[in-house]
Amino acid sequence: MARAATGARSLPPGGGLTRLLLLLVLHVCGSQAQELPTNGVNGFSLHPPYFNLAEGTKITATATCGEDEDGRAVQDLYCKLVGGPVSGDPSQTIQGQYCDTCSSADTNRAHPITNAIDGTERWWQSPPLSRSAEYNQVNVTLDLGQLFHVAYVLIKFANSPRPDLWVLERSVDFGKTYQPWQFFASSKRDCIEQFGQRTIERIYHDNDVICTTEYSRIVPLENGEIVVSLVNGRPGAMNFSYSPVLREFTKATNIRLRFLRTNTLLGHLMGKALRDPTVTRRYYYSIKDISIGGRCVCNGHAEACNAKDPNDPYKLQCDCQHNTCGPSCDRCCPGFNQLPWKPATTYSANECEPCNCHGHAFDCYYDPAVDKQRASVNMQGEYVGGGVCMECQHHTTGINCERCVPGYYRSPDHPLESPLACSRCQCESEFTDGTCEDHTGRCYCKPNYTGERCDSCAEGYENFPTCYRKTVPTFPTDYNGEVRPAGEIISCECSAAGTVPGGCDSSGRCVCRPEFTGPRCEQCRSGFHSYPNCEGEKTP
Ligand SMILES: [Ca+2]
Repeated sequence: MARAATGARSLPPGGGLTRLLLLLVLHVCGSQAQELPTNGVNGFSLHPPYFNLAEGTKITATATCGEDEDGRAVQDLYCKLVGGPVSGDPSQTIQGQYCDTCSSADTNRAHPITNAIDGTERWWQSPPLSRSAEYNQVNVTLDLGQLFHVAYVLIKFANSPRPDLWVLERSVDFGKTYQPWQFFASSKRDCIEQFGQRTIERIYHDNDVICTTEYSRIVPLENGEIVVSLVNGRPGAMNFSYSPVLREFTKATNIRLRFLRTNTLLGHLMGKALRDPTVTRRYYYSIKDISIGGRCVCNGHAEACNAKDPNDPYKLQCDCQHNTCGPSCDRCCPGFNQLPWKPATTYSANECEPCNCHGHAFDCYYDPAVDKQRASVNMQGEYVGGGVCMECQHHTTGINCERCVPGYYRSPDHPLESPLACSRCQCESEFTDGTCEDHTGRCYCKPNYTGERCDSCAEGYENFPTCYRKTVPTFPTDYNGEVRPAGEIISCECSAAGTVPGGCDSSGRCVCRPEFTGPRCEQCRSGFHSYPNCEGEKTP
């Protein structure tokens, strides 16, 4: 319903109303220089502008003058609590008091709660206690629709004094639970009795909930105001963006005014008076306007907040910077997880850093274990951060997509960043294992083959192309007839010149080249001469 007023949310930063409110808050809340409320940049921390969150919000009241419990129109006679003699229309004067009726059926006498955020002089009014004493307790709730930081709440009352006793409450779970934000009572004694000793003590912590007495005075009898600043006067106010506790303390999705007792011009001291309708018809609450100074929760990563979701034009989303994403800039954007996400502070933007995937992946995740092992390289080529690339493309793999998958090798012709960085191994032979060497593409042989093209048997294998493992005799003997343990390597005493590579066979016999002979291949064979060259006979 009142959501139609949301257009005001698109006001430029520091729009007239907002600026007026800010000035007012600063004026009311003391003259010390304090950070809030400020818009825009604060050190490295960015903030969207403040605006009036109450405009365009959903507001409800548990009871309204001129309506019964089921929302049907009733006539409620009420009178104004006035100090001096009454002037005006004598027909509306009862025993010297100005009186009138509420009725939701009569536009001029209706006082619905939407009047509290309509920007006009019309007001909301609760049923007078003459209808029932239970109307001392009335709740007014604003549903902000999403999480905001609230800096202040400004309430303008109408034709009744400000409440005597009440609690400003907030919810961060969309109205499931509420917690007190500030207490209001007319005396310190009331604060202690109603809300506890601690509520009147000095503010030590950013989230201390205090009880205020200055706003429960009975004067003015009409058009009083209450300004609640949730930031000023707190230790973290000087540096809002650096106090996580204060940032949490100012968050709200819903705001509730829980009124507990009307102001009665000492009428409550007269026991009988509370049952006297001519007195109690003067006791009720009335609100002309509620303004809530707040801004989007953007974690210091946005200077603006706008409606972006076409399905929900009332939902505001931060225009995130610093490589952050999400409606509240509450995570790093895809591909920017080299460092863990953090809110910005005055001293550091805490920007999300891109992962170095060498152009082969769009996304990555932060892994603290990888960070600890210093196993991830950042864009500067330093081992800082824990980004792990996801779904490396172009046949790459590894934390930084810096290697080729098995069956591919680093091409010497393309840089690592090229989609052609990895070329397919040309290793289809039955003697290769399918992988190949980076930069050269030379195939790696299966264990029992060797050579440039894997076309010979590896050490310890024989009989290419089968290349089965050489058999070792079970009980080989040496010259002294001693039994050798199986597998012991036999030292060959063979001529290096006359023996084939590898020397002797498994039983220790020297295997001679064709031109040589002898037990150690130390002679030229018949038809060859000049050991150790053993040249063939030449017919002169
Ligand atoms: Ca109004």
